Amino acid sequence: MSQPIVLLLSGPNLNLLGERQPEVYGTTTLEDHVVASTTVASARGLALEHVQSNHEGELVDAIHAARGRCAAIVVNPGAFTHYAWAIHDALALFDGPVVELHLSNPAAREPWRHTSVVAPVADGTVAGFGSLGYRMAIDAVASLLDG
Ligand code: CA2
Repeated sequence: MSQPIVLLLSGPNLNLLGERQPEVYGTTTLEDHVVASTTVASARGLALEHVQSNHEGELVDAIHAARGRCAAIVVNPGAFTHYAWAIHDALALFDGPVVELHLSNPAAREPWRHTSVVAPVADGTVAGFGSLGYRMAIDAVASLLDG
C-alpha cells in the first residue's frame, strides 16, 4: 500500500538558503532541509513531496493539487506569511493537518513580521528552531495523522 504524502511547501527566496544571512537562517541549504524532512517522514511511514516557488499563484496551485491527494501540508510561506491571503484561502480549503514553519522566530523580529495570515488556518506553528524546525514540523504532522 502506498504511503500517505506530506507536502512540504517553501515560499519565496528560500531557494537561496545557505547563501546569505546565516546568522538569521543558518547555513543549511533548502535541499538539505528537504533531505532531513524526507528522512523523518520516512521513519514515520510517510512520503514527502517538496514544492518551492517564488510565485504566490504557484503555491496556491500546489495546495489545490494536494487536495484529496496529500495527507498533510508543512508550509514555510516565506514573506508571503505576512500578507498572502490567497495562500490563507487555499489552505483553508485543504482537508488535512497544516503546520506553519519558520526557521527564524518572526515574533521576535520586525513588527511587520508579527502578523501571520497563515496561522489562523494552521493547526500549529513551529518557529525559531532553525533546521531542527523541519524535523519538528514533520514529526508534528505525523503525530496529528496518527491521531
Ligand atoms: O524564518 C522564516 O523561515 C521566514 O519564513 C523566512 C522569510 C521571512 O520573510 C519570514 O518573515 C520568516 C524570508 C526568507 C528569506 O530567505 C533567504 C534566503 C537566503 C538568504 C537570506 C534569506
